[in-house]
Amino acid sequence: MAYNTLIVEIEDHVALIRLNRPDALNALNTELLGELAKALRSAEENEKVRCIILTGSEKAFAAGADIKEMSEKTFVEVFSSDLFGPEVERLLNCRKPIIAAVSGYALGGGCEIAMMCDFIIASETAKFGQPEINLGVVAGIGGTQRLTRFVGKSKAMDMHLTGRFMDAEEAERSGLVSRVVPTKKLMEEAMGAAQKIAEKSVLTSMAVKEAVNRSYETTLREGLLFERRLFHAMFATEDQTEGMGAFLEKREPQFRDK
Ligand code: CO8
Repeated sequence: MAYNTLIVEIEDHVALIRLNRPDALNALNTELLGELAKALRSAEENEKVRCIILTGSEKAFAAGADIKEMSEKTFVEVFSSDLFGPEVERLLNCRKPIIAAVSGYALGGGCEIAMMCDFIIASETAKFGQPEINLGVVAGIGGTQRLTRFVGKSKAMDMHLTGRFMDAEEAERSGLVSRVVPTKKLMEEAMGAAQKIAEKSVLTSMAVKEAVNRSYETTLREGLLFERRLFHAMFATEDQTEGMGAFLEKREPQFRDK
């Protein structure tokens, strides 16, 4: 499928989705978000794809929602169309693992989309921020909720109230990103992580996603029970027999997603 605002490649069971509006630092406009939703659906439906990488350019992952496009909108328009709601749901509902590979600016909606991915690998030049306050609005697709869970209240308040940017080193120290690598190595590192994931059973990856994400939505007791039941359920799969059998036979497992 051809896209105007994305470049999508599939290589070694990994779908690489690159945001591609270079003239606007990958600002998220309606067209890009619609195409992103389509690309995610298509990656999810493609049986060859076992992991997804979402990335931007070296200068910007995404500098936020497209301010030019948003500036003329009225309350009635954004409320009645549920602006950004359906596209965000598509990202959240994706059951295959998604890695955000972030270089340069990840601001506003860009930071929020990176946080919706399963984990973030950042280059040394990455800059995260929720500068919506400078535009007279607040974050709209999870920034106040997710950033607070990642980095705690004090830092989240600081970021949202002052609009300052957080560099990669601070982001790693604060738990926002899982790894920081030199800019030139970003895609190699993300691809390496994606290929590691692609070797596992897709069933197990999906179960891991559900269990970890559940920890944000429920009490500890309910989350632990959910995890235990999922653990039990995995014993109904051939991949559990294969994984444990391969360990005992001292060989690499061959998972078949069954
Ligand atoms: N929207 C539209 N255009 C943008 C955006 C944006 N968010 N960011 C940059 N651009 C454009 C600039 O207008 C400029 O275009 P042109 O050359 O035609 O004037 C081009 O990209 C390059 O930008 P700069 O010249 O400004 O580049 P600098 O290197 O000087 O500065 C910055 C880079 C610091 C990133 C600066 O561009 C900036 O501050 N951008 C805006 C950041 C921002 O405020 N983001 C938050 C937007 S609001 C938001 O995201 C709300 C989230 C709610 C839901 C989101 C759902 C998707």
